[in-house]
Amino acid sequence: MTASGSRATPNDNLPTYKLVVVGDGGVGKSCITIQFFQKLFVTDYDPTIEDSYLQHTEVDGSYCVLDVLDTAGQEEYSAMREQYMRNGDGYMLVYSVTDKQSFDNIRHFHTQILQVKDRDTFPMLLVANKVDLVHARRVTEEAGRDLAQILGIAYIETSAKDPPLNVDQAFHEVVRIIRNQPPAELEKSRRRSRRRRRMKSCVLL
Ligand SMILES: Nc1nc2c(ncn2[C@@H]2O[C@H](COP(=O)(O)OP(=O)(O)O)[C@@H](O)[C@H]2O)c(=O)[nH]1
Ligand SMILES: [Mg+2]
Repeated sequence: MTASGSRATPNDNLPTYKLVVVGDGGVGKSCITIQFFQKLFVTDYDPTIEDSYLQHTEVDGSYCVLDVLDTAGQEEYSAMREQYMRNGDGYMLVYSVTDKQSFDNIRHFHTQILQVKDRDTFPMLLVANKVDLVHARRVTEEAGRDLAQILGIAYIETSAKDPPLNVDQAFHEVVRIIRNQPPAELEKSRRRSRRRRRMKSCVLL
């Protein structure tokens, strides 16, 4: 790890939720993540850095540990990303409202996650970022909400720029979506991930 939020101690007896932040390069994945963990807006974060962050968070009166991967460079292989993609409990699908292509590519991330998870639905949140850039906006709120409805997931508009808009809310919402899925689903997907890991290590041996 090359960067960190406020670290949670490893012996915490709290539920840990693994969140994965995906989306095209430049949409603000790192800014959203760093705004949430470090409460600051960075303008020149290295686009090739992929990193994970741990933090205690209180959502609706219950504490949990959030373990978040800020993904980068979708094209080339990354062992850390592959593992997180498989083991994620919830996903943030981020696009920039100033970049229509990043919006069009959301379906690809959605499909990829369902394939990896071998599920018809999975906890995901559609995040429309950079809404502070009103004049450069190319994707309307209506288009965003329509897509979310088609995909069957929730929608939120964010700005990672100071003062941030809905950044904490976005992370909290993913936790709610994870918590609200039928308990059997969370356990099933964790069992499936463990089984896959075992099978993979067998193949490697
Ligand atoms: N105005 C504005 N700029 C943003 C916002 N989020 C990110 N940016 C800028 O967009 C660029 C890419 O952000 P970054 O987080 O590195 O994108 P990533 O490749 O998805 O991780 C940077 O110049 C950021 O400063 C936002 O909400 N509003
Ligand atoms: Mg980044």
